[in-house]
Amino acid sequence: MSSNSEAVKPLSANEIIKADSHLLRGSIAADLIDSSTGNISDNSNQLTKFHGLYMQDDRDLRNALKKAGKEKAFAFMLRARLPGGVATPQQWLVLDQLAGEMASPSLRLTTRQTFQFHGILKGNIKALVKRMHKVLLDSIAACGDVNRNVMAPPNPERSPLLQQVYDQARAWSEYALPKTHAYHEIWLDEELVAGGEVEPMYGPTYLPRKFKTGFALPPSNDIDVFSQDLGFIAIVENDQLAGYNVTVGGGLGMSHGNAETFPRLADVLGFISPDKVNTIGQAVLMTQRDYGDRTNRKHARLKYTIEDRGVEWFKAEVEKRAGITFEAARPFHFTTIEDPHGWQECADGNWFYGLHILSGRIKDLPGWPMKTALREIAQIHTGDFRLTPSQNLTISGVTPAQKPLIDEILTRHGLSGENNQSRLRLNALSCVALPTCGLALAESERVLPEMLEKFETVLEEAGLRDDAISLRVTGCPNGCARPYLAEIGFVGRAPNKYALYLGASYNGTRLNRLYTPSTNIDDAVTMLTPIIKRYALERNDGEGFGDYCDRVILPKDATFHSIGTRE
Ligand code: SRM
Ligand code: SF4
Repeated sequence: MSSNSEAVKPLSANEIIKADSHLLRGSIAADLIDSSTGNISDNSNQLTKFHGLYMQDDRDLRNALKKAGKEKAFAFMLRARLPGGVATPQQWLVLDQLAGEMASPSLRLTTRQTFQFHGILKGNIKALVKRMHKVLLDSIAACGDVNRNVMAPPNPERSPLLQQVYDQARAWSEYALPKTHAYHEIWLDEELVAGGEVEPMYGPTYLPRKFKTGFALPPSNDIDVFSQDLGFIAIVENDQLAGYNVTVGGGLGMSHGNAETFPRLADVLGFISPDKVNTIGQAVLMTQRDYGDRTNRKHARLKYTIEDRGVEWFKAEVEKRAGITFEAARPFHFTTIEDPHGWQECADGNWFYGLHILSGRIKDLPGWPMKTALREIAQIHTGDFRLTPSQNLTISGVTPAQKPLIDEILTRHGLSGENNQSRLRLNALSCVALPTCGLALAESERVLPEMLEKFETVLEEAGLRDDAISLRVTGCPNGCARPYLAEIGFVGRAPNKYALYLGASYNGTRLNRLYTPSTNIDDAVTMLTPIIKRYALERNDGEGFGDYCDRVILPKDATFHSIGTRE
């Protein structure tokens, strides 16, 4: 079903590619065996995304290769599907091995709690996917116009209810998986399906655009629930999981200079009991499938469907499809987006260790052998690993007997002080950007250390080393490190040129606002130094930096709308 206005506009090119793909097969298999190039066709490049794979090239090498008349340094990025970010030690060891053997040596933890490999040559993809499959890992629907990796709070041991929330997140992830057998045929060499295959929930052209779901358990909003297309906020009453407030229409990506694109925080539709999660999720997904804009990919996310048609219309449509009436949303209160660091005791007497990993990049450097240390931990660990939405790692389910062994490994490798850093650093996020991301306009991950050092000096002088301030940087306005929810957000425009945003709340309930459209890092530090100093002197009791900027520094006319604190 399409809206009238869409009927007159042509479908976007991706819609044709999907429709012609025979449920995500296209010519991927043929492109893979073409050894004349490291590349694949443009159409396959769109379709492999649904299988968790992106064609990229090393942008650091582009100019030199062009001058030499050579093909770009093509290689794939693979993103695993890992609901709630949970991986077993056995899975960890396989991922660790594959990074280096068949992909670039580093492993990258993402802002949606999963792993990415970079630098996989075309000829290695199948072998890598098969090795992942042996330990029950896949990359189905990790990218593409489908329900992506489902987020959930990463520290279940803190409360038995977190485990329930995680279980539901996982169940929804499975439920919303595409049903096509294409992934198994192409990458695992399983038998071809003879015909009659259908996608009951998605239909043959899947969704108009990517779709993201997250589950949150207040008071922590670690998953940034208001940035998700679909969110479930767990409501706890009398120590039981009473159900969820359902949120819809969050999304952060925008394009510089295109006012029709904007970050948007989700609306709360109402409350449902826990048994209704999949039914409501399916109704939301199918409403977006049928009403999302398939003519313009820049306007195709659920946030625009809701913005254009109104949240009341959307709610009524979801209720009709689900056969469920939402109850009034129940009260909830978020206090923080921060990960716990260091050892934390759990309700069951076990422990977990929150380990800070800057930008989620796990590698070995001289004097900083993080990859080796985590491999050694995986070799003795009997619990699991949990990837956090802030690109950190939780080593969880640690028995009291194992705790000193893990400490010993970290100490032996000189990594026991990783959490002893400024809270600015502990909370900072950056997207990947250069050299792999084809959309990067500026550096992000590679410039974050320099940014942090400069701001740490200012914070130290202002006596704010231990103040939690969120700084997030991205190489372009797509917002992969959720910069519009940062108290200090840097969004790349061009080499060493960033739009600077200030004033988001520390609990993820208010977007920041544009402070200056274009600055370089040094000028930004100069600009923010007096503001940081004033904040240290003038802030109200318990007032966060974002709240202070919102109250005192920023003009009252909001560039992005704000929704205030939800209670
Ligand atoms: Fe993202 C595209 C990396 C989370 C919004 N994102 C990309 C691509 C695949 C570039 C591309 O399309 O060619 C990046 C690959 C870079 C590389 O070399 O690895 C990329 N996004 C990432 C990751 C790895 C950032 C990170 O450093 O952790 C995150 C992977 C998440 C995951 O595991 O699934 C990542 N991306 C996000 C988020 C945050 C979130 O989901 O919580 C957002 C903002 C929320 C949202 O979706 O609104 C985000 N990525 C985008 C967009 C803009 C989408 C939009 O509709 O506005 C793009 C571009 C696009 O889709 O056209 C994009
Ligand atoms: Fe690439 Fe932009 Fe996402 Fe950064 S924000 S990873 S530069 S798409």
